[in-house]
Amino acid sequence: MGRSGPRRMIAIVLSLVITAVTVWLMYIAFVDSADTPQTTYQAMSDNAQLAQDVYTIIFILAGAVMAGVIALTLAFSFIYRERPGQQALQIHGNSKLELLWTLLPVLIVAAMAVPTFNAIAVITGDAPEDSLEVKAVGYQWWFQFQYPELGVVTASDLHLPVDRPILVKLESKDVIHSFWVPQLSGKVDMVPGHTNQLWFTPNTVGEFMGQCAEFCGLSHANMRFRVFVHTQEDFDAWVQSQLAEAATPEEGLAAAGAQQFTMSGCIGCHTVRGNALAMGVIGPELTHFGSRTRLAGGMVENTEVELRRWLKNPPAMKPGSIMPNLNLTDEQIDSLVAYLYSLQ
Ligand code: HEC
Ligand SMILES: [Cu+2]
Repeated sequence: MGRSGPRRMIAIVLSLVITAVTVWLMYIAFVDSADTPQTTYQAMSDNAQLAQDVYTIIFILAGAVMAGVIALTLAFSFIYRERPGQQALQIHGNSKLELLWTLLPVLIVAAMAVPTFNAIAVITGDAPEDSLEVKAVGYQWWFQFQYPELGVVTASDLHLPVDRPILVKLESKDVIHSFWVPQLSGKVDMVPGHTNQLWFTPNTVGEFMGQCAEFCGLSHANMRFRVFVHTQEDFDAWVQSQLAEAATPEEGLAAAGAQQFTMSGCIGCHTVRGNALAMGVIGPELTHFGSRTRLAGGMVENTEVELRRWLKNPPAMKPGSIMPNLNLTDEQIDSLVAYLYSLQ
């Protein structure tokens, strides 16, 4: 059997030190990743915090199991290893021990399941009465956001008031997508022909990153969105600006662009409220395109340079883009850019 005295003490201390260093390294990784924009560690809503609390419980339980396994494995292999005059210790067919290390993990996993299922039930369950409803619709490869009570439709930028529960109804127009804002919400699938939902109450004004979290085709990685959480005042002002019909430029380059918008067939895929011809529903609504911060499913900043690049050849910028290359000339693009940015 094993050594006794100081050598056994050294083995135990060494095992504990190695275990402590491993756990410490994991903790450092944990803390470091808390500082990234898609972190879940800094929850900015009630239900994101609920999910984070479940994660913390699991992290601590799993950490304790890991530390125990490492420490025991090290200590046993130091103390009971084979050396001259001593056989390595091996245990076969001990039913009590085997029962113990089968039941223990089952119990631990069962204990983790309780807060997990509870959090899922809360997050995807009934939202508070005074919630603001937003319908998020997944398209290959962008998110549409509708506010049924307010009559507003937008894409890629989701604007919300702070401290009010938000009920997000999740739908899809084509394949399965998934709605995920790490700092605000859980991750719930958007399934064609079936409405899912989740709710959360943002508690901090700011800008948060969201993305599709279910592989949905070629440009899945380019299917992103931003959430802007505003004070109630700022949110109301934003709603007012979105309710207005689109500008209709009378003269100049923008007016030429409005004509081009019809001639190039853009109207078949895009809606511009106030332009009676533009009623397409294949691409994002463009009524207030100029007020959006990003374009092409949140892929790039909404700047003139990127918009030109987009209009020149959408699939070259975004692989698989449903908007085709329309072979526009530079003059046509000039006028379209002027028109699109008149749509504030
Ligand atoms: C066959 C349908 C179709 C036609 C025709 C079409 N588009 Fe699009 N458009 C789309 C789709 C789909 C998207 C979204 C692509 C994505 O992000 O993956 C899009 C995106 C855009 C965007 C970015 C909007 C945003 O919020 O990200 C602009 C701007 C745009 N189109 C302008 C035009 C203009 C101008 C024309 C005419 C020259 C045009 N489109 C013709 C389908 C079309
Ligand atoms: Cu997707």
